[in-house]
Amino acid sequence: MFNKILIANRGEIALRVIRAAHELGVKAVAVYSEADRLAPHVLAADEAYLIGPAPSAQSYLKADVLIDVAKRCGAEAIHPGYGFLSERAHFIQAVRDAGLVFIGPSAEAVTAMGDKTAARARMIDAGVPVVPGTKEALADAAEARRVAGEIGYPVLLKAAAGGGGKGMRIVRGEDEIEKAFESAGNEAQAAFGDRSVYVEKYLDGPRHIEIQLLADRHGNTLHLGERECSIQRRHQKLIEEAPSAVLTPDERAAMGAMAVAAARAVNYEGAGTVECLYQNGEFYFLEMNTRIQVEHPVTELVTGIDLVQWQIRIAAGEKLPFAQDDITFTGHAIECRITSEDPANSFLPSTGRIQNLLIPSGPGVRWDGGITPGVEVGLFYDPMLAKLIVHAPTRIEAVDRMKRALAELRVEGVDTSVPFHLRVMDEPEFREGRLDIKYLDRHEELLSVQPDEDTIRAAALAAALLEEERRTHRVMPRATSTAAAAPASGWRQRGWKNR
Ligand code: MV4
Repeated sequence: MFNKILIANRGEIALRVIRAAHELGVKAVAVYSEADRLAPHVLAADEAYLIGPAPSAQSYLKADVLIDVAKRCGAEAIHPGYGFLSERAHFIQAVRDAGLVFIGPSAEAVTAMGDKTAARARMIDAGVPVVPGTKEALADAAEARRVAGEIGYPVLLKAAAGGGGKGMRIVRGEDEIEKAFESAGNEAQAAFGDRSVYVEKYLDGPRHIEIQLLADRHGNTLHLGERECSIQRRHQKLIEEAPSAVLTPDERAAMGAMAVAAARAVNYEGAGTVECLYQNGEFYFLEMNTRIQVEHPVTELVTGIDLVQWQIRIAAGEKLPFAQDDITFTGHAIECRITSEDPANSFLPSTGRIQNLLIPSGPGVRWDGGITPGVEVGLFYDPMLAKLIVHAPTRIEAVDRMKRALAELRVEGVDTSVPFHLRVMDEPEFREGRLDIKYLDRHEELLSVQPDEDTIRAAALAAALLEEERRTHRVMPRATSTAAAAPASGWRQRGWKNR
Protein backbone atom coordinates (compact mmCIF):
# COMPACT_ATOMS: atom_id res chain seq x y z
CA MET A 1 0.00 0.00 0.00
CA PHE A 2 1.07 3.59 -0.56
CA ASN A 3 2.48 5.66 2.27
CA LYS A 4 1.15 8.97 0.90
CA ILE A 5 -1.13 10.09 -1.94
CA LEU A 6 -1.98 13.50 -3.37
CA ILE A 7 -5.58 14.42 -4.16
CA ALA A 8 -5.76 16.65 -7.24
CA ASN A 9 -9.23 17.98 -6.49
CA ARG A 10 -11.35 20.02 -4.06
CA GLY A 11 -14.77 20.00 -2.40
CA GLU A 12 -16.68 16.94 -1.32
CA ILE A 13 -14.78 14.47 -3.51
CA ALA A 14 -11.39 15.55 -2.16
CA LEU A 15 -12.72 15.00 1.36
CA ARG A 16 -14.20 11.64 0.32
CA VAL A 17 -10.81 10.46 -0.99
CA ILE A 18 -8.99 11.74 2.13
CA ARG A 19 -11.37 9.69 4.28
CA ALA A 20 -10.72 6.54 2.23
CA ALA A 21 -6.95 7.11 2.43
CA HIS A 22 -7.05 7.58 6.18
CA GLU A 23 -9.03 4.37 6.68
CA LEU A 24 -6.29 2.57 4.73
CA GLY A 25 -3.55 4.16 6.86
CA VAL A 26 -2.42 6.28 3.91
CA LYS A 27 -1.37 9.93 4.35
CA ALA A 28 -3.38 12.40 2.28
CA VAL A 29 -1.98 15.53 0.67
CA ALA A 30 -4.39 18.29 -0.36
CA VAL A 31 -3.83 21.03 -2.91
CA TYR A 32 -5.81 24.24 -2.89
CA SER A 33 -6.36 27.48 -4.74
CA GLU A 34 -6.36 30.93 -3.17
CA ALA A 35 -10.16 30.69 -2.93
CA ASP A 36 -9.93 27.44 -0.93
CA ARG A 37 -7.50 28.37 1.87
CA LEU A 38 -10.04 27.46 4.57
CA ALA A 39 -11.82 24.68 2.69
CA PRO A 40 -12.64 21.47 4.59
CA HIS A 41 -10.45 19.30 2.34
CA VAL A 42 -7.45 21.44 3.29
CA LEU A 43 -8.16 21.08 7.01
CA ALA A 44 -8.76 17.31 6.78
CA ALA A 45 -5.53 16.52 4.91
CA ASP A 46 -2.18 15.69 6.52
CA GLU A 47 -0.42 18.29 4.37
CA ALA A 48 -1.74 20.95 2.01
CA TYR A 49 -0.11 23.05 -0.70
CA LEU A 50 -1.25 26.25 -2.38
CA ILE A 51 -1.17 25.75 -6.14
CA GLY A 52 -2.43 29.04 -7.57
CA PRO A 53 -5.23 31.59 -7.96
CA ALA A 54 -8.93 30.74 -7.81
CA PRO A 55 -9.61 30.06 -11.53
CA SER A 56 -9.24 26.30 -12.17
CA ALA A 57 -7.10 26.94 -15.24
CA GLN A 58 -4.51 28.51 -12.92
CA SER A 59 -4.80 25.94 -10.10
CA TYR A 60 -6.67 22.60 -10.19
CA LEU A 61 -5.98 22.16 -13.92
CA LYS A 62 -2.23 22.84 -13.69
CA ALA A 63 -0.95 19.34 -14.50
CA ASP A 64 2.75 20.21 -14.19
CA VAL A 65 2.31 22.01 -10.85
CA LEU A 66 0.33 19.10 -9.38
CA ILE A 67 2.93 16.55 -10.46
CA ASP A 68 5.72 18.76 -9.11
CA VAL A 69 3.99 19.08 -5.71
CA ALA A 70 3.44 15.31 -5.57
CA LYS A 71 7.13 14.60 -6.26
CA ARG A 72 8.41 17.18 -3.81
CA CYS A 73 6.19 16.09 -0.92
CA GLY A 74 6.97 12.43 -1.46
CA ALA A 75 3.51 11.27 -2.57
CA GLU A 76 3.63 8.03 -4.56
CA ALA A 77 0.26 8.36 -6.29
CA ILE A 78 -2.29 10.95 -7.45
CA HIS A 79 -6.06 10.57 -7.11
CA PRO A 80 -7.83 12.87 -9.60
CA GLY A 81 -11.39 12.73 -8.18
CA TYR A 82 -13.96 13.59 -10.87
CA GLY A 83 -13.96 16.52 -13.30
CA PHE A 84 -10.77 18.61 -13.57
CA LEU A 85 -7.95 16.33 -14.84
CA SER A 86 -9.63 12.99 -14.14
CA GLU A 87 -10.21 12.05 -17.78
CA ARG A 88 -7.31 13.85 -19.48
CA ALA A 89 -5.13 11.20 -21.08
CA HIS A 90 -2.14 13.59 -21.35
CA PHE A 91 -2.25 14.15 -17.57
CA ILE A 92 -2.40 10.41 -16.86
CA GLN A 93 0.60 9.88 -19.12
CA ALA A 94 2.53 12.76 -17.50
CA VAL A 95 1.85 11.30 -14.03
CA ARG A 96 3.21 7.94 -15.14
CA ASP A 97 6.20 9.54 -16.92
CA ALA A 98 7.05 11.27 -13.62
CA GLY A 99 7.29 7.85 -11.94
CA LEU A 100 4.05 8.31 -10.01
CA VAL A 101 0.95 6.10 -9.93
CA PHE A 102 -2.29 7.49 -11.38
CA ILE A 103 -5.20 6.15 -9.32
CA GLY A 104 -7.41 5.25 -12.25
CA PRO A 105 -7.36 3.67 -15.69
CA SER A 106 -4.61 3.85 -18.32
CA ALA A 107 -4.29 6.79 -20.71
CA GLU A 108 -5.09 4.32 -23.52
CA ALA A 109 -8.41 3.24 -21.96
CA VAL A 110 -9.43 6.88 -21.36
CA THR A 111 -8.57 7.80 -24.95
CA ALA A 112 -10.43 4.79 -26.35
CA MET A 113 -13.62 5.72 -24.47
CA GLY A 114 -13.26 9.50 -24.96
CA ASP A 115 -13.77 9.36 -28.71
CA LYS A 116 -17.45 8.40 -28.95
CA THR A 117 -17.38 6.95 -32.49
CA ALA A 118 -14.18 4.99 -31.82
CA ALA A 119 -15.73 3.70 -28.58
CA ARG A 120 -18.92 2.67 -30.42
CA ALA A 121 -16.89 0.83 -33.05
CA ARG A 122 -14.93 -1.00 -30.37
CA MET A 123 -18.10 -1.91 -28.51
CA ILE A 124 -19.72 -3.25 -31.68
CA ASP A 125 -16.62 -5.42 -32.25
CA ALA A 126 -16.83 -6.62 -28.62
CA GLY A 127 -20.47 -7.67 -29.09
CA VAL A 128 -21.80 -4.90 -26.82
CA PRO A 129 -25.25 -3.62 -27.87
CA VAL A 130 -25.19 0.02 -29.04
CA VAL A 131 -28.07 2.14 -30.38
CA PRO A 132 -28.44 1.47 -34.13
CA GLY A 133 -26.42 4.03 -36.08
CA THR A 134 -23.12 4.76 -37.79
CA LYS A 135 -19.79 3.32 -36.70
CA GLU A 136 -17.91 6.37 -37.96
CA ALA A 137 -18.29 10.14 -38.29
CA LEU A 138 -20.38 11.33 -41.25
CA ALA A 139 -18.45 12.71 -44.24
CA ASP A 140 -21.07 15.30 -45.26
CA ALA A 141 -24.75 16.27 -45.17
CA ALA A 142 -25.49 13.95 -48.12
CA GLU A 143 -24.20 10.96 -46.16
CA ALA A 144 -26.20 12.11 -43.14
CA ARG A 145 -29.35 12.16 -45.29
CA ARG A 146 -28.67 8.72 -46.78
CA VAL A 147 -27.86 7.01 -43.44
CA ALA A 148 -30.73 8.71 -41.56
CA GLY A 149 -33.08 7.43 -44.29
CA GLU A 150 -31.81 3.89 -43.74
CA ILE A 151 -32.11 4.05 -39.94
CA GLY A 152 -35.50 5.74 -40.09
CA TYR A 153 -36.58 9.00 -38.44
CA PRO A 154 -36.40 10.30 -35.76
CA VAL A 155 -32.60 10.20 -35.56
CA LEU A 156 -30.10 11.92 -33.28
CA LEU A 157 -26.95 13.64 -34.51
CA LYS A 158 -24.15 13.50 -31.94
CA ALA A 159 -20.65 14.98 -31.69
CA ALA A 160 -17.93 12.33 -32.10
CA ALA A 161 -15.70 14.14 -29.60
CA GLY A 162 -18.69 14.85 -27.40
CA GLY A 163 -20.59 13.60 -24.44
CA GLY A 164 -22.81 15.56 -22.10
CA GLY A 165 -25.30 16.52 -24.80
CA LYS A 166 -23.23 19.20 -26.61
CA GLY A 167 -23.54 19.12 -30.38
CA MET A 168 -26.64 16.91 -30.19
CA ARG A 169 -29.64 17.43 -32.53
CA ILE A 170 -32.88 15.49 -32.79
CA VAL A 171 -33.95 15.24 -36.43
CA ARG A 172 -37.60 14.30 -36.97
CA GLY A 173 -37.69 14.25 -40.76
CA GLU A 174 -35.63 14.41 -43.97
CA ASP A 175 -36.37 18.12 -44.47
CA GLU A 176 -34.47 19.01 -41.27
CA ILE A 177 -31.35 16.87 -41.74
CA GLU A 178 -29.10 19.30 -43.62
CA LYS A 179 -29.64 22.24 -41.25
CA ALA A 180 -29.20 19.96 -38.22
CA PHE A 181 -25.97 18.50 -39.63
CA GLU A 182 -24.61 22.06 -40.03
CA SER A 183 -25.61 23.32 -36.58
CA ALA A 184 -24.53 20.15 -34.74
CA GLY A 185 -21.15 20.38 -36.48
CA ASN A 186 -20.78 24.05 -35.56
CA GLU A 187 -21.63 23.40 -31.92
CA ALA A 188 -19.22 20.45 -31.80
CA GLN A 189 -16.49 22.61 -33.33
CA ALA A 190 -17.05 25.34 -30.74
CA ALA A 191 -17.21 22.91 -27.80
CA PHE A 192 -14.56 20.33 -28.72
CA GLY A 193 -12.57 21.80 -31.59
CA ASP A 194 -13.79 18.94 -33.76
CA ARG A 195 -16.85 19.19 -36.01
CA SER A 196 -17.31 15.45 -36.64
CA VAL A 197 -20.81 14.15 -35.96
CA TYR A 198 -22.40 10.72 -36.28
CA VAL A 199 -25.97 9.52 -36.31
CA GLU A 200 -28.05 7.19 -34.11
CA LYS A 201 -31.67 6.13 -33.97
CA TYR A 202 -33.38 8.51 -31.51
CA LEU A 203 -34.95 6.82 -28.49
CA ASP A 204 -37.86 8.81 -27.07
CA GLY A 205 -37.89 8.97 -23.27
CA PRO A 206 -35.70 6.03 -22.21
CA ARG A 207 -34.28 5.62 -18.72
CA HIS A 208 -30.67 6.49 -18.00
CA ILE A 209 -29.29 3.50 -16.15
CA GLU A 210 -25.58 3.01 -15.53
CA ILE A 211 -23.50 0.07 -14.33
CA GLN A 212 -20.69 0.43 -11.79
CA LEU A 213 -17.52 -1.57 -12.43
CA LEU A 214 -14.37 -2.47 -10.55
CA ALA A 215 -11.42 -4.00 -12.38
CA ASP A 216 -8.07 -5.01 -10.89
CA ARG A 217 -4.85 -5.59 -12.85
CA HIS A 218 -5.03 -9.34 -12.26
CA GLY A 219 -7.82 -9.96 -14.76
CA ASN A 220 -10.82 -9.54 -12.44
CA THR A 221 -13.58 -7.26 -13.76
CA LEU A 222 -16.79 -7.17 -11.72
CA HIS A 223 -19.99 -5.17 -11.86
CA LEU A 224 -21.67 -3.74 -8.77
CA GLY A 225 -25.15 -3.37 -10.18
CA GLU A 226 -26.89 -0.33 -11.57
CA ARG A 227 -27.79 3.23 -10.67
CA GLU A 228 -30.94 4.91 -11.98
CA CYS A 229 -29.95 8.45 -13.03
CA SER A 230 -32.89 9.62 -15.13
CA ILE A 231 -33.67 12.73 -13.05
CA GLN A 232 -31.46 15.31 -14.66
CA ARG A 233 -31.77 18.89 -15.86
CA ARG A 234 -29.77 20.04 -18.88
CA HIS A 235 -27.54 16.94 -18.60
CA GLN A 236 -26.81 17.60 -14.92
CA LYS A 237 -27.98 14.75 -12.74
CA LEU A 238 -29.93 15.86 -9.67
CA ILE A 239 -31.13 12.63 -8.03
CA GLU A 240 -29.74 9.09 -8.35
CA GLU A 241 -30.72 5.81 -6.80
CA ALA A 242 -29.81 2.14 -6.55
CA PRO A 243 -31.18 -0.27 -7.47
CA SER A 244 -33.40 0.81 -10.39
CA ALA A 245 -37.09 0.34 -9.67
CA VAL A 246 -37.55 -1.63 -12.92
CA LEU A 247 -34.64 -4.04 -13.54
CA THR A 248 -35.24 -7.74 -12.98
CA PRO A 249 -32.36 -9.86 -11.63
CA ASP A 250 -31.90 -11.31 -15.13
CA GLU A 251 -31.76 -7.85 -16.73
CA ARG A 252 -29.27 -6.74 -14.07
CA ALA A 253 -27.07 -9.75 -14.83
CA ALA A 254 -27.29 -9.13 -18.60
CA MET A 255 -26.49 -5.41 -18.31
CA GLY A 256 -23.69 -6.21 -15.86
CA ALA A 257 -22.17 -8.77 -18.24
CA MET A 258 -22.41 -6.24 -21.08
CA ALA A 259 -20.62 -3.58 -18.99
CA VAL A 260 -17.90 -6.07 -18.00
CA ALA A 261 -17.38 -6.89 -21.70
CA ALA A 262 -17.13 -3.16 -22.50
CA ALA A 263 -14.47 -2.63 -19.81
CA ARG A 264 -12.49 -5.72 -20.85
CA ALA A 265 -12.42 -4.47 -24.46
CA VAL A 266 -10.24 -1.52 -23.36
CA ASN A 267 -8.26 -3.37 -20.62
CA TYR A 268 -9.95 -1.20 -18.04
CA GLU A 269 -8.46 -0.87 -14.55
CA GLY A 270 -9.97 0.76 -11.46
CA ALA A 271 -13.51 2.04 -10.91
CA GLY A 272 -15.54 2.93 -14.00
CA THR A 273 -19.12 3.30 -15.15
CA VAL A 274 -20.94 2.22 -18.29
CA GLU A 275 -23.85 4.53 -19.10
CA CYS A 276 -26.81 2.95 -20.86
CA LEU A 277 -30.17 3.86 -22.26
CA TYR A 278 -32.91 1.46 -21.20
CA GLN A 279 -36.37 1.21 -22.75
CA ASN A 280 -38.94 -1.61 -22.76
CA GLY A 281 -36.50 -4.23 -21.54
CA GLU A 282 -33.85 -3.29 -24.13
CA PHE A 283 -30.59 -1.60 -23.18
CA TYR A 284 -27.82 0.03 -25.17
CA PHE A 285 -24.27 1.13 -24.38
CA LEU A 286 -24.07 4.94 -24.48
CA GLU A 287 -20.61 5.80 -23.16
CA MET A 288 -18.15 4.83 -20.47
CA ASN A 289 -17.09 7.24 -17.73
CA THR A 290 -13.49 6.47 -16.87
CA ARG A 291 -13.52 7.98 -13.37
CA ILE A 292 -15.21 7.73 -9.97
CA GLN A 293 -18.62 9.33 -10.33
CA VAL A 294 -20.46 11.82 -8.14
CA GLU A 295 -23.22 9.28 -7.47
CA HIS A 296 -20.96 6.39 -6.39
CA PRO A 297 -22.27 6.44 -2.77
CA VAL A 298 -25.64 4.86 -3.63
CA THR A 299 -23.77 1.81 -4.94
CA GLU A 300 -21.57 1.76 -1.83
CA LEU A 301 -24.65 1.73 0.41
CA VAL A 302 -26.43 -1.14 -1.35
CA THR A 303 -23.32 -3.30 -1.87
CA GLY A 304 -21.34 -2.43 1.28
CA ILE A 305 -18.23 -2.03 -0.90
CA ASP A 306 -16.09 1.10 -0.52
CA LEU A 307 -15.40 2.10 -4.13
CA VAL A 308 -12.85 4.79 -3.32
CA GLN A 309 -10.86 2.50 -1.04
CA TRP A 310 -10.86 -0.06 -3.85
CA GLN A 311 -9.63 2.52 -6.36
CA ILE A 312 -6.61 3.08 -4.12
CA ARG A 313 -6.07 -0.63 -3.37
CA ILE A 314 -6.30 -1.55 -7.06
CA ALA A 315 -3.79 1.19 -7.98
CA ALA A 316 -1.47 -0.23 -5.30
CA GLY A 317 -1.65 -3.59 -7.11
CA GLU A 318 -4.08 -5.43 -4.84
CA LYS A 319 -6.35 -8.16 -6.10
CA LEU A 320 -10.14 -7.99 -5.66
CA PRO A 321 -10.89 -10.58 -2.94
CA PHE A 322 -14.50 -11.13 -4.01
CA ALA A 323 -16.04 -12.68 -7.12
CA GLN A 324 -19.16 -11.60 -9.01
CA ASP A 325 -21.36 -14.02 -7.02
CA ASP A 326 -20.13 -12.54 -3.73
CA ILE A 327 -21.62 -9.15 -4.57
CA THR A 328 -25.08 -8.84 -3.05
CA PHE A 329 -27.52 -5.94 -2.90
CA THR A 330 -29.28 -4.83 0.26
CA GLY A 331 -32.07 -2.28 0.46
CA HIS A 332 -32.43 0.94 -1.49
CA ALA A 333 -30.29 4.09 -1.60
CA ILE A 334 -31.11 7.58 -2.92
CA GLU A 335 -28.82 10.56 -3.41
CA CYS A 336 -29.81 14.23 -3.73
CA ARG A 337 -27.22 16.66 -5.03
CA ILE A 338 -27.27 19.77 -2.87
CA THR A 339 -26.21 22.61 -5.14
CA SER A 340 -25.93 26.37 -4.64
CA GLU A 341 -28.62 26.94 -7.26
CA ASP A 342 -31.94 28.61 -6.67
CA PRO A 343 -34.89 26.45 -7.75
CA ALA A 344 -37.22 29.45 -7.28
CA ASN A 345 -35.16 31.28 -9.90
CA SER A 346 -34.55 28.78 -12.78
CA PHE A 347 -31.61 27.20 -10.93
CA LEU A 348 -29.57 30.40 -11.10
CA PRO A 349 -26.24 29.99 -9.30
CA SER A 350 -26.35 31.54 -5.82
CA THR A 351 -23.28 32.90 -4.04
CA GLY A 352 -22.47 33.94 -0.50
CA ARG A 353 -20.84 32.86 2.73
CA ILE A 354 -22.17 29.75 4.50
CA GLN A 355 -23.51 31.30 7.70
CA ASN A 356 -24.93 28.24 9.35
CA LEU A 357 -25.06 24.57 8.51
CA LEU A 358 -27.08 21.84 10.21
CA ILE A 359 -26.22 18.44 8.77
CA PRO A 360 -28.87 15.70 8.91
CA SER A 361 -28.03 12.48 10.70
CA GLY A 362 -29.84 9.55 12.29
CA PRO A 363 -30.62 6.10 10.88
CA GLY A 364 -29.52 5.47 7.29
CA VAL A 365 -28.29 8.99 6.52
CA ARG A 366 -24.94 9.86 4.91
CA TRP A 367 -23.59 13.34 4.15
CA ASP A 368 -20.74 13.72 1.65
CA GLY A 369 -20.09 17.43 1.85
CA GLY A 370 -17.43 19.98 1.05
CA ILE A 371 -18.67 22.99 3.01
CA THR A 372 -18.47 24.35 6.57
CA PRO A 373 -19.79 27.56 8.08
CA GLY A 374 -17.56 30.46 7.04
CA VAL A 375 -16.81 29.03 3.60
CA GLU A 376 -17.43 31.43 0.73
CA VAL A 377 -19.40 29.94 -2.17
CA GLY A 378 -18.39 31.75 -5.35
CA LEU A 379 -18.66 31.16 -9.05
CA PHE A 380 -15.23 29.68 -9.69
CA TYR A 381 -16.21 26.04 -9.22
CA ASP A 382 -19.06 23.59 -9.66
CA PRO A 383 -22.15 24.58 -7.64
CA MET A 384 -22.45 21.17 -5.98
CA LEU A 385 -21.92 21.77 -2.25
CA ALA A 386 -22.69 18.31 -0.92
CA LYS A 387 -24.59 15.09 -1.46
CA LEU A 388 -27.25 13.83 0.89
CA ILE A 389 -27.59 10.06 0.65
CA VAL A 390 -30.01 7.75 2.44
CA HIS A 391 -30.31 3.96 2.74
CA ALA A 392 -33.44 2.07 3.81
CA PRO A 393 -34.89 -1.44 3.39
CA THR A 394 -37.28 -0.48 0.53
CA ARG A 395 -37.51 2.26 -2.06
CA ILE A 396 -40.52 4.01 -0.51
CA GLU A 397 -38.87 3.96 2.91
CA ALA A 398 -35.78 5.50 1.35
CA VAL A 399 -37.94 8.25 -0.22
CA ASP A 400 -39.54 9.03 3.16
CA ARG A 401 -36.16 8.88 4.89
CA MET A 402 -34.83 11.39 2.34
CA LYS A 403 -37.78 13.69 3.08
CA ARG A 404 -36.96 13.50 6.78
CA ALA A 405 -33.25 14.15 6.18
CA LEU A 406 -33.93 17.07 3.82
CA ALA A 407 -36.23 18.58 6.46
CA GLU A 408 -33.42 18.37 9.04
CA LEU A 409 -30.95 20.08 6.72
CA ARG A 410 -30.30 23.82 7.11
CA VAL A 411 -27.95 25.65 4.80
CA GLU A 412 -27.96 29.38 5.54
CA GLY A 413 -26.08 31.95 3.49
CA VAL A 414 -26.77 30.68 -0.03
CA ASP A 415 -29.87 29.44 -1.82
CA THR A 416 -29.82 25.71 -2.47
CA SER A 417 -31.59 23.01 -4.45
CA VAL A 418 -33.18 21.62 -1.25
CA PRO A 419 -36.73 22.94 -1.91
CA PHE A 420 -36.64 21.19 -5.31
CA HIS A 421 -35.65 17.88 -3.73
CA LEU A 422 -38.40 18.17 -1.10
CA ARG A 423 -40.95 18.64 -3.87
CA VAL A 424 -39.72 15.62 -5.82
CA MET A 425 -39.97 13.37 -2.74
CA ASP A 426 -43.71 14.20 -2.61
CA GLU A 427 -44.39 13.90 -6.33
CA PRO A 428 -46.57 10.82 -7.10
CA GLU A 429 -44.76 9.62 -10.27
CA PHE A 430 -41.41 9.77 -8.48
CA ARG A 431 -42.83 7.94 -5.48
CA GLU A 432 -44.04 5.20 -7.85
CA GLY A 433 -40.61 4.99 -9.53
CA ARG A 434 -41.97 6.05 -12.93
CA LEU A 435 -38.82 7.77 -14.13
CA ASP A 436 -37.24 8.48 -17.50
CA ILE A 437 -35.00 11.17 -18.94
CA LYS A 438 -38.05 13.34 -19.75
CA TYR A 439 -39.29 13.27 -16.13
CA LEU A 440 -38.47 16.95 -15.46
CA ASP A 441 -39.94 18.01 -18.82
CA ARG A 442 -43.23 16.57 -17.57
CA HIS A 443 -42.84 18.21 -14.15
CA GLU A 444 -41.87 21.81 -14.72
CA GLU A 445 -43.78 22.71 -11.56
CA LEU A 446 -40.91 21.12 -9.59
CA LEU A 447 -38.40 23.49 -11.18
CA SER A 448 -40.03 26.72 -9.98
CA VAL A 449 -40.74 26.29 -6.31
CA GLN A 450 -43.56 28.48 -5.08
CA PRO A 451 -44.24 28.86 -1.35
CA ASP A 452 -46.86 26.40 -0.14
CA GLU A 453 -49.53 27.13 2.47
CA ASP A 454 -47.35 25.80 5.32
CA THR A 455 -44.44 28.00 4.35
CA ILE A 456 -46.60 31.10 4.11
CA ARG A 457 -48.18 30.29 7.50
CA ALA A 458 -44.76 29.66 9.08
CA ALA A 459 -43.46 32.95 7.70
CA ALA A 460 -46.52 34.81 9.06
CA LEU A 461 -46.08 33.20 12.49
CA ALA A 462 -42.37 34.10 12.57
CA ALA A 463 -43.21 37.66 11.64
CA ALA A 464 -45.84 37.88 14.38
CA LEU A 465 -43.39 36.48 16.97
CA LEU A 466 -40.75 38.96 15.90
CA GLU A 467 -43.29 41.78 16.19
CA GLU A 468 -44.14 40.58 19.72
CA GLU A 469 -40.41 40.49 20.62
CA ARG A 470 -40.01 44.04 19.42
CA ARG A 471 -43.02 45.23 21.39
CA THR A 472 -42.06 43.56 24.68
CA HIS A 473 -38.24 43.66 24.56
CA ARG A 474 -37.71 46.69 22.35
CA VAL A 475 -35.73 44.74 19.77
CA MET A 476 -34.64 47.16 17.07
CA PRO A 477 -36.26 46.44 13.72
CA ARG A 478 -33.79 45.06 11.19
CA ALA A 479 -33.03 47.26 8.25
CA THR A 480 -33.24 44.49 5.67
CA SER A 481 -36.67 42.99 6.26
CA THR A 482 -39.76 44.31 7.94
CA ALA A 483 -42.25 42.21 9.83
CA ALA A 484 -45.10 43.49 7.69
CA ALA A 485 -43.42 42.19 4.54
CA ALA A 486 -42.78 38.73 5.93
CA PRO A 487 -46.02 36.91 5.05
CA ALA A 488 -45.72 37.94 1.42
CA SER A 489 -41.98 37.74 0.92
CA GLY A 490 -40.57 36.13 4.06
CA TRP A 491 -40.27 32.82 2.23
CA ARG A 492 -37.82 34.48 -0.12
CA GLN A 493 -35.44 35.29 2.72
CA ARG A 494 -32.38 33.17 3.12
CA GLY A 495 -32.98 30.50 5.68
CA TRP A 496 -36.67 30.30 4.92
CA LYS A 497 -36.03 28.93 1.51
CA ASN A 498 -34.85 25.68 2.94
CA ARG A 499 -38.06 24.79 4.60
C1 MV4 B 1 -29.46 9.54 -26.74
C2 MV4 B 1 -30.81 9.81 -26.41
C3 MV4 B 1 -31.79 9.22 -27.16
N1 MV4 B 1 -31.46 8.41 -28.20
N2 MV4 B 1 -29.19 8.72 -27.76
C4 MV4 B 1 -27.52 12.77 -23.79
C5 MV4 B 1 -26.12 12.95 -23.35
C6 MV4 B 1 -25.33 12.00 -24.16
N3 MV4 B 1 -24.28 11.43 -23.39
C7 MV4 B 1 -26.31 11.00 -24.65
N4 MV4 B 1 -27.60 11.54 -24.49
C8 MV4 B 1 -28.69 10.97 -25.07
N5 MV4 B 1 -28.46 10.10 -26.07
C9 MV4 B 1 -30.16 8.18 -28.47
N6 MV4 B 1 -29.87 7.42 -29.50
C10 MV4 B 1 -31.07 10.67 -25.35
C11 MV4 B 1 -30.01 11.26 -24.67
C12 MV4 B 1 -30.37 12.12 -23.58
C13 MV4 B 1 -30.05 11.79 -22.27
C14 MV4 B 1 -29.33 10.65 -21.93
C15 MV4 B 1 -29.02 10.36 -20.63
C16 MV4 B 1 -29.44 11.21 -19.61
C17 MV4 B 1 -30.14 12.33 -19.90
C18 MV4 B 1 -30.46 12.65 -21.22
C19 MV4 B 1 -31.20 13.79 -21.51
C20 MV4 B 1 -31.50 14.10 -22.80
C21 MV4 B 1 -31.08 13.27 -23.84
